[in-house]
Amino acid sequence: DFCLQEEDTEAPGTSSGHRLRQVVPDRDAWKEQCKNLLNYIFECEDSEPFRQPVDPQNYPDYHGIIDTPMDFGSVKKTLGEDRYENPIELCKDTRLIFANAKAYTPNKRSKIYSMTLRLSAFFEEQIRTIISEYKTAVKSSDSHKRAAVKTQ
Ligand code: OVM
Repeated sequence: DFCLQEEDTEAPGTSSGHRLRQVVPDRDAWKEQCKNLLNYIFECEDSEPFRQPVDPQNYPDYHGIIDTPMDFGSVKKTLGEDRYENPIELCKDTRLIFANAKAYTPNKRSKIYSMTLRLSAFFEEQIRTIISEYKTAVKSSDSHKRAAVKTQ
């Protein structure tokens, strides 16, 4: 999750022309991390009902109750097409899958709803680190950009 940065800095205390390369966090690491997370979720049996949009043939009242359907297949596709700008957007869509299941479930002990609770706990645990590293990387790369402007 770290990369060598292109812009080098003079070694401190020297004017020898020796340059140090800085190790900085990778701003784009979240994409691969989210791809891996989604692939893992797809492997989980718990994700089966939400790998594709809910079929209104099976749930005729679904669209009367749920305004914005969402599923893991759509999230995966959006990510694969580079249409998320950051992991916060992906997290928002994924939470919508869980919120829809909570809104639609006939009761909190339903099999399908309980599957989403386990998935949600796992997802939140994983996405927390991804978003936190992403925020660190954005701050770091912004500060390196400011440093580069000062040398102009
Ligand atoms: C269910 C159920 C529960 C939550 C979501 C859902 C299709 C179905 O118990 O059938 O979405």
